[in-house]
Amino acid sequence: MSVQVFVAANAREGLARIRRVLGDDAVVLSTRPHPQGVELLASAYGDLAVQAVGEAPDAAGSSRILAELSRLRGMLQNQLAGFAWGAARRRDPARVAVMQTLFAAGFGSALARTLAARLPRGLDADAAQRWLRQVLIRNLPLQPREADLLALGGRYALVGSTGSGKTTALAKLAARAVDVHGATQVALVAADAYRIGAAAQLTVYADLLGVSLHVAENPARLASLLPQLASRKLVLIDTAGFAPSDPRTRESQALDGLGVRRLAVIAASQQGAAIEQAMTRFGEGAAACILTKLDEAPQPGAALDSLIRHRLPLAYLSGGQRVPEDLHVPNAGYLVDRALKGGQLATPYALDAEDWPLFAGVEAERAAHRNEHPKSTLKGMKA
Ligand SMILES: Nc1nc2c(ncn2[C@@H]2O[C@H](COP(=O)(O)OP(=O)(O)OP(=O)(O)O)[C@@H](O)[C@H]2O)c(=O)[nH]1
Ligand SMILES: [Mg+2]
Repeated sequence: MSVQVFVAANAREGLARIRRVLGDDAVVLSTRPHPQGVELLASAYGDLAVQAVGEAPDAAGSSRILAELSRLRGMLQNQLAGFAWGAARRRDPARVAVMQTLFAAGFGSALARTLAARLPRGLDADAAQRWLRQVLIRNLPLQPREADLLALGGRYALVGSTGSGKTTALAKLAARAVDVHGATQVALVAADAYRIGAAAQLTVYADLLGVSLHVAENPARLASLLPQLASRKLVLIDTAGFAPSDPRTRESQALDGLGVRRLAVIAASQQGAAIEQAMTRFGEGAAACILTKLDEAPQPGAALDSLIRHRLPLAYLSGGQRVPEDLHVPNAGYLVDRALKGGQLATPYALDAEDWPLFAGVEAERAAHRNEHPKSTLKGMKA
């Protein structure tokens, strides 16, 4: 039997590739999580048939038989999941449609399964979709307007991955703050000691806005600078961007000890796994999130999924490069509609009707793995 290994960022991409390489009737033999997403073993259907009538296991060893058994187990599991998918669709079409809507829009399976399980019984398809929209809106954590960060003032550091839009968002926030408090009440701090030109980029904005700019090339300098800025209503600190896996990201936690609150700046235009990594690394312990590059995110579902699961309040949205125009206070209804509409886009990554049983098999395998290694909980979801 010729078995091929496919590694993809997610099950959807993997399945699309398998169909391209092995044909529409390819059989997924097994799946398992992989550092780059998911690993799928698949075979062309014809190859499986040859094996069934062909050679018997040789004496070369029990390990080969075990490997074969494990493949058969995967195959059976996927077939059963396929049947279960068909049965579920007949029995509870609204629930299945809710999951399809969420998957198509880029939401992940943990959230999709949790929500589908809470769908009230007896709703028709339209009512189920309305319920889904409302439940997403209710669960999207937004920074309360009465706790508006700019109005309250304080010391905030913008942290996030390289190029996520920290400096641009900081300039937009500073411009708003100048309108609210006046230029003398706002100070900017350039604490990005890694990127050449980082302070110069901020100087341009500081000059345009008429606010003071200070440079703190290390935490010790920042610690001695902050008391000098104690009278300012708002201090915005620009930090260096790092990949979430970079150990230097821990440096930003030193900010907490200085009484600085962190704002996680996360680009909605990244793939789901990158958003999740950024949310985990920069969002933990942060005061709020600023979601950027919404204009470059055709399917922002993954970003909303991550916000909902991490319960990180969304304070601002950035939908473009213009300073200060492209900064907005988030509206849950708009964001959810935008995400659900993204699921209707015709892209090469969208699943066809005949892909769903295969997809269900992959998801069933992942769910089994999650049950063996539980890590994310969705306690406290509002249904
Ligand atoms: N389309 C779009 N571009 C954006 C947005 N926000 C920032 N950018 C652009 O993204 C690029 C990087 O923005 P920066 O603000 O320099 O990002 P950064 O996080 O400070 O980058 P580093 O300091 O290098 O980590 C610039 O070209 C910005 O104009 C946005 O919401 N939409
Ligand atoms: Mg920057």
